[in-house]
Amino acid sequence: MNHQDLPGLYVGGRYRDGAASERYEVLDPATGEVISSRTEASVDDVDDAVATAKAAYAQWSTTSPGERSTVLTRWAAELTEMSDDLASTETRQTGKPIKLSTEFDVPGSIDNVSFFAGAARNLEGKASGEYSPDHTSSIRREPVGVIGSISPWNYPLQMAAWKILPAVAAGNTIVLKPAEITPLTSLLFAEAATRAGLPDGVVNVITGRGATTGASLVSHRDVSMVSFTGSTPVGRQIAAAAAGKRLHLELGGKAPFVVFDDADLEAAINGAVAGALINSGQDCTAATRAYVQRPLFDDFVAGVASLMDTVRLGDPSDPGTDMGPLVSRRQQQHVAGFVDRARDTGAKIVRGGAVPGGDLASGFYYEPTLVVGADQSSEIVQREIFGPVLVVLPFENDADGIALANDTDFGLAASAWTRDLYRAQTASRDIAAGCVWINDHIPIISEMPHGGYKASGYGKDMSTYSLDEYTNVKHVMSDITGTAR
Ligand code: TXE
Repeated sequence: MNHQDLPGLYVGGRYRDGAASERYEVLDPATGEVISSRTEASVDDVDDAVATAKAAYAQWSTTSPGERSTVLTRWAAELTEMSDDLASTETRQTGKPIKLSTEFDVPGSIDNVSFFAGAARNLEGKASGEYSPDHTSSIRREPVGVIGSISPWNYPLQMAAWKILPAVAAGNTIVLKPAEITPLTSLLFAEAATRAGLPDGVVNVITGRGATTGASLVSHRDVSMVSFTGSTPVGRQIAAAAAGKRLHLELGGKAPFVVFDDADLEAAINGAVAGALINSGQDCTAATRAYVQRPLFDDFVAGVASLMDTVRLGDPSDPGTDMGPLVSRRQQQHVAGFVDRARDTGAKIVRGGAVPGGDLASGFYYEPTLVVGADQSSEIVQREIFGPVLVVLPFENDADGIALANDTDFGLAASAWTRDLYRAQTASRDIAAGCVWINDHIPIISEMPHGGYKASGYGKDMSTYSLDEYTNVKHVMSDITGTAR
């Protein structure tokens, strides 16, 4: 099957069309051309998908961890077989460089499946024992039920893995709604699970817009838990619509990149450019605000500017491309708006700051952009841009650097660059974020948690911590005297 023609929904182990007549289009961000026209899941389709997941839950929730592990291991093998196809489809729908899809998105997703194949067997209770005379206590870890999950467009395949795997490893079933502009690889991901022997209905993917399909899913009475990655305003709406359900929210970030005056300058410059431009900056942990201690400031800015000049912006299907377009015209305009307003209010645009013309004009491209001279309180420093824009600001002493890093509503990720152990330890303790990198920025691993502080949300993706999100903890207390009271 041509993947662009995949029917809208994958429910109960097979593809089917949505019932609604309403259609929406998926575009190739590199050209603006329509690559798929799709029907949207209606309220009835959502009902049907949730009912299918609920029926499958009765059986899947009673499988042993070992049985679940076996299927997940086969699922990873199926995905490995289709790696090239997954990478090219991911690049086509998101515009990300094929190098990134091939080296990061696809292997990262498969590694997540493999990790949870192992973690499924590790659902231990924390404590059991005799805390009360004549009684023994134990902890049961039980699945929550049907999970309704909403995922974003920046890493569609990895987000599908992050949401689906801990849920099903712990014995839940799931209905996932990927972002409407990038639905294709989530469908392929679910299809591979069926081929691996995952029972029908354990993983279901419905496609459609957020305000319609997404809103019906998160408020559905038979959905026991909602797991969401996306913007803070939509996260707040979802939290209200899903009131009373268990919630896991990952709501973006505004990662600081703090360079102390003893840092390896070259490493910091490389890290800043890579960390700011990964996935065209559409990464919730992207380096967005570099705070550089005064003695290094000018050299850092000059180094970042000349490294940005070497970035190859262009056709994402070309293996030599470093940076592709943004995901949509809307995102391109959103990013351009931030930079234009910063320029208008006195910031200096050292590099980039424009939509490229020529061959790239029909796609949703934006140049790698370096900004200095912005105010700490300005929107370009405070709000999530989600584009290839790095703002650099100076700081004087260590305490100022940390205070500036913390001066934002977000708290997802941060990095500190120093050769001094004391500074590294202090920064990792004092920066309020779910992840602090030392002398690096961006890497993630399946074994370690990802999730935010403050307005970046709560709950963890990946790692065994995410199994806590998708399980209920039950205390079972037994009278061991054998006599009725
Ligand atoms: O996200 P939305 P958008 C941030 C980033 C970006 C901004 C806007 O700053 O510029 O969000 O992106 C679904 N009920 N992030 O508008 O709308 C929607 O269909 C249920 C950060 O595209 O939050 C999609 O599947 N679902 C982020 C998902 O929510 C709803 C990644 C995300 O879309 C809904 C993406 C509703 N009422 C954007 N409304 C990150 N944390 O990494 C929308 N959706």
